[in-house]
Amino acid sequence: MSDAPVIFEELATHDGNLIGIATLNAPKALNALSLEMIEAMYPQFLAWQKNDQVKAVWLQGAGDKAFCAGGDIVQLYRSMVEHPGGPNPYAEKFFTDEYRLDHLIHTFNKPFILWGNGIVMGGGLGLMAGASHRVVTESARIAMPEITIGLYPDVGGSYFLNRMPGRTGLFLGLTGASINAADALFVGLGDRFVTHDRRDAAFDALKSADWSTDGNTVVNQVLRRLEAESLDALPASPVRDHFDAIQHLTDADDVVTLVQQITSIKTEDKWLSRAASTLAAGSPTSMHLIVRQLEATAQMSLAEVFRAELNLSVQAACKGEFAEGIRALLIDKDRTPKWHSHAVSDVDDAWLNGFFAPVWPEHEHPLETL
Ligand code: QUE
Repeated sequence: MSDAPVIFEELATHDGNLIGIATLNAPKALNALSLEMIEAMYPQFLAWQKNDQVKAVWLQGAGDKAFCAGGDIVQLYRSMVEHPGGPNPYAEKFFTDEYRLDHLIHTFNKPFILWGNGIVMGGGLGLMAGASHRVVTESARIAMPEITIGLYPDVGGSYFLNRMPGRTGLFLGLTGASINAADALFVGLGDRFVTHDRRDAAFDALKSADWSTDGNTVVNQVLRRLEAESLDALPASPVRDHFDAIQHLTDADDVVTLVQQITSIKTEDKWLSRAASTLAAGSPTSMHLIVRQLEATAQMSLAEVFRAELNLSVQAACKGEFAEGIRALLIDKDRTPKWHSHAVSDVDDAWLNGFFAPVWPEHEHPLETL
């Protein structure tokens, strides 16, 4: 196999058309999204978007463990150590190019199929969220776990978390809880459940399809049939089962009460108790950033959301909390981050306001023209 960061192939269909296939190719790193991958995909997706012979695009990860476990945050960590306090040109480039790619997938002009197998977290979910046909398999483990690293759910999280049923998006963003395929269908992050062993059957069906009609309908028909064959393997949905509890736990007027309610759950349920302990160990600054960012972006368009996220992520790359979170988890691996504030009630407004201060003058935002 090639050692390119992303492998691109064009699958010929029986009627003389093409399906573009992109495979994230860093299986040992669980296909964590690197700047090189982003730089490879963006121009290729634009070219496939323009090429009328290409009827659909398919994005997947190499190996069976993960579609994409997140961003290449070790590289981001190095840039933050090099530019303490900022400005950080690498972080600006990484997030700008990543969000531009995510936005392209959201607005793609033909069917975009995403094979959501195994781990789909952080930057991986950013690639998945905007795809027109999001397939989730029996091993899908989907999450926005940034609270653990002193960040907040970016890559469009401010958009898709705000569009989930009730306050499930707020709960998932705050607790970093993993959801499965059935949950993904429930919260609107997945469109079809298909078992991973049916991937080749999906390719075969797309190859032999009649692409002279509407492409979205063609893909829907293929995936609908494979989903029907797969349904016996669909797991239960913890998010659906705990929906009322989630609504109750997240019913609060301020961040301190909200975090207090979730972290003091008394339950035997493993999924809920794990969610509570991830939140309890997370960055108190992140707790505030998450609530404030979801509130600030609730009425924004998709493009406005990506611009707001870019501002917040670039600020976060200058302030130390994000670097400390990565250090504790992936660099020193002591899993004991020294957070800026000790508790959610200790986070002061001036510190938080700095994260939301504009990085660029009006009309000079790098995503101005999305
Ligand atoms: C929280 C996170 C991330 C994480 C773990 C968390 C994250 C991320 C990675 C990750 C995974 C695999 C890799 C890699 C990074 O882990 O955002 O380089 O190979 O990217 O608990 O937010």
